[in-house]
Amino acid sequence: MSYPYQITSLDAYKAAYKKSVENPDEFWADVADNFVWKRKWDKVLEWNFNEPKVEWFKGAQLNITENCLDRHLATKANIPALIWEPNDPDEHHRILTYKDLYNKVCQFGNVLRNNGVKKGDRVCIYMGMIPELAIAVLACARIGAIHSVVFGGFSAQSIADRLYDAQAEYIVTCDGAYRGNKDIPLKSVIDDALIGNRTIKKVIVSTRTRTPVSMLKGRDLWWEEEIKKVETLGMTECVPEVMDAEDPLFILYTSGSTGKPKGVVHACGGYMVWTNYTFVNTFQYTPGDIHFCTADIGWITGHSYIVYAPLSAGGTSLLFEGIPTFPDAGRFWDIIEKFRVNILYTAPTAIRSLMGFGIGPLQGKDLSSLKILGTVGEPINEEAWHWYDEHVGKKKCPIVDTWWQTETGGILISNLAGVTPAKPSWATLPMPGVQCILVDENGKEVTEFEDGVKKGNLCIKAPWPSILRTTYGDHERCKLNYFSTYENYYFTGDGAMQDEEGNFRITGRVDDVLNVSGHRIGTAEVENAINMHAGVVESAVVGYPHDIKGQGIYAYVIYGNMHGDESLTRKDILQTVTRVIGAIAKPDKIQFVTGLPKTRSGKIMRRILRKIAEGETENLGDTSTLLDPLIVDEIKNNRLQ
Ligand code: 6R9
Repeated sequence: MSYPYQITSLDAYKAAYKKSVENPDEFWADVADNFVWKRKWDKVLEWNFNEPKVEWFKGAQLNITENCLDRHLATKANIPALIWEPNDPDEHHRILTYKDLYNKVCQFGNVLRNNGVKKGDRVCIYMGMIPELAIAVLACARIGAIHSVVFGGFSAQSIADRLYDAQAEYIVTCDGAYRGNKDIPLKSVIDDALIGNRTIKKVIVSTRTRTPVSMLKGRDLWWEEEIKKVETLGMTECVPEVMDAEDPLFILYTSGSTGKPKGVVHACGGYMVWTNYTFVNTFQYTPGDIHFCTADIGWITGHSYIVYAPLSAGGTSLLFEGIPTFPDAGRFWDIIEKFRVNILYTAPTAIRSLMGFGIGPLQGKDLSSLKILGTVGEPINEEAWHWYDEHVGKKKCPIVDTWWQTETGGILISNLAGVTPAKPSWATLPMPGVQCILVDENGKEVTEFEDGVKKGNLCIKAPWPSILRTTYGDHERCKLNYFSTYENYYFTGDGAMQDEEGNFRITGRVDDVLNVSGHRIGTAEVENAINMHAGVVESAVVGYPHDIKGQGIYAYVIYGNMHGDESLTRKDILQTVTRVIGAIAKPDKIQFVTGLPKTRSGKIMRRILRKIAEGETENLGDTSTLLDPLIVDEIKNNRLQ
């Protein structure tokens, strides 16, 4: 399989971009022609950002798994689709060829059907990074069920909220998961999430750690036994459900600036086309390349660039169960050497954390197979960029800095490896079909350059095929969050600058969303969790620059009656946050305060709190309009280092 839509020169990029804007229908029809459809579309694109309503390939029918699996069987049956490297380097790795993966997806699709799962049903998946996770995802897609993968680090309470929001009736999980030297009891977390739950019909449990788990009669089933059942029934084929291009493929929850996480909904057709197109072009994927994306499938990066895109492109995707520092900080390099990895796609936070170990762990590791490096999840600072370039890529691998979001489904801004120029810490140029615009606070387009750049809030003028379609169960919220801040634009929530050549540099979120180690966390969510702690009167959470995580979480907490040890109370609050959201949302710093800087109308002045957390206590701007200006001095004086 080659890719007729692969862009291989700067001129070809410019031509593709131009055509994608001038004639999107023809442009995307040409790309989409390279996929397997049960029925072709009546119309390529219909849209308005008012409702919003976006429909790509309307009238077309397909099943994404036929594109990810069936169509490769004729020529690639024995080629590795997934390579799985376990957490423990002494345990044997697994290789699943296209034929193996096809068989397993069909088997598990039958297990789901045999347990009553139907098209449109929501299946929550809460698993560690094992092949069964990818199999469960694809099996849902095969039978038209909507998967909602929840990252293994979220708490029982977070799962319960998501189950309720998605009205899920089925769960697929594991007994436990290995991560570094930890053993995470996933099934037991699910059990806690299900206390009092009456809507979940079945929980299917795959065996990984074989930690003792409680199995409820009539509800909980072992994956392996269910497979045997469908085998005994003689179910081998699993007829793919016929899906409309606009049918939902999955829901993925992500944090916004207000309230609880939103269920971002992606549609089958557009998501398939876009993830494949961006994969083939950004990474200049060549069949046979081993692609190693280090994300977790619980995040959008894993959905798109571990599972769907590499497979729909007939590629080989490496799935790693563990973490970069276990058993030591050379683990990524060992994996690259072991499997002769060609493309490494990771997050700046991982690079910075490995930088901290120096180049010792890299010495003696053969990284000569590497051709292309990628980063995603947060802005990459120049120091990390150069370290990646020099010590990992040995200055011969183009680095792609890919900017995108859960809501965008796939990469929107990135250089194309070796094809369009890279610029350290700049995501550079938009993909064909992506029309970016920078606007000021009032929604007016920024046109003036200052010192060679224009700065503004990043919006997008027209839909690309994998734009989110709605937020599950609440279309108004989708409209309000993304399409109402600036009329007729999709608002990304990010600030950016653009140079005179058209390159973009993403500077970070301009809303109340934090990016901690590449994980999105809403300040409001963390505040709600802290406020649930007995004794807490009020809290305010902001981000501050953190050397490794990118951003750290700084919480200012008003606590009722502090009896005894402050540090114990801090630990108790952390425990509550862990219970309500998960360990990823634990504040790095908690400062107890007697009040918060508020305006006369009662709004917390986060700008001031942010500056104090950042250590910029000198220049706090005008504080005279505050209800109680003196509180600022108290907070400043007790600031945590
Ligand atoms: C894919 C993913 C989205 C937010 C996004 C932005 C930040 C992602 C970036 C980047 C600078 C990059 N972000 N990639 N910032 N440069 N290359 O990470 O999705 O978890 O939804 O986060 O991450 O702030 O708005 P998601």
